[in-house]
Amino acid sequence: MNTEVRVNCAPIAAARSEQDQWTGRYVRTLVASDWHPGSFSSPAAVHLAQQFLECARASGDRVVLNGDIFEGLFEPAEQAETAHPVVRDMIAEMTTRGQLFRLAGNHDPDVGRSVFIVDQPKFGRVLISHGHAVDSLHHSRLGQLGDAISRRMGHLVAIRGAARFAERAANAIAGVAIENAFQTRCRALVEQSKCVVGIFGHIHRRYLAPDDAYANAGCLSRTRLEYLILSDDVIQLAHLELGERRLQESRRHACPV
Ligand SMILES: [Mn+2]
Repeated sequence: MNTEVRVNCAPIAAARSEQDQWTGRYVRTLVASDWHPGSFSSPAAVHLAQQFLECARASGDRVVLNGDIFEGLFEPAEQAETAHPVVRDMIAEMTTRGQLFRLAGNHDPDVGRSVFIVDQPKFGRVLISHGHAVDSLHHSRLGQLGDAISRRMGHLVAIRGAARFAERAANAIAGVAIENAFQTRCRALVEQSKCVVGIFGHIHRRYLAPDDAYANAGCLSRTRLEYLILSDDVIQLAHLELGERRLQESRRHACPV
């Protein structure tokens, strides 16, 4: 059953500037984040990323890659991108054609801006941001120390393993409390930006709920690529799984305006 629900829309303010908007002929925008492929990644997961881009290119949807697309924290970003030339080149080609926009995450901070606003004609202003800027753990001394160690020594396999373990452990210990704090700060950012809803990444947990200004597109695992579809009047969670040849739209959690 299609349990479509309504988003409680905040008033839509006029856009602040042309620069942070992206309008155009595209009907749908696909938002994906947290792919994290490095030279050590599962080929199957990287193949899913390639398949996702191929589907988007064929369907003519525009794509926002919302941070942590290549692993630039546990190894040099260039090394991660060089390990996956097909995905790297597709991103470059779609960017050049104006079909794809890539935002920075905490694992790939040098790729560009960190906040983007899409103006959907019937839906209103939608904020897209990886969200690490509002993550209290990311800004904590522990988080910054971890990032610094990873950046300096993440290319060493032993350090990389330890750093990844530490990141997972910190998230697991912080758990629900951190996630709730993250969501609350994200909602505040959406309100400040005078947007209807915000699509975030970073915590690797997809989320879309009625009457909630916070949404999360999810992440890429070994068997599944999660993303979010923003169309003229609806937001939907969606995913692509290994073995599937087409992008699958989830039937739940759609939020028409
Ligand atoms: Mn992140």
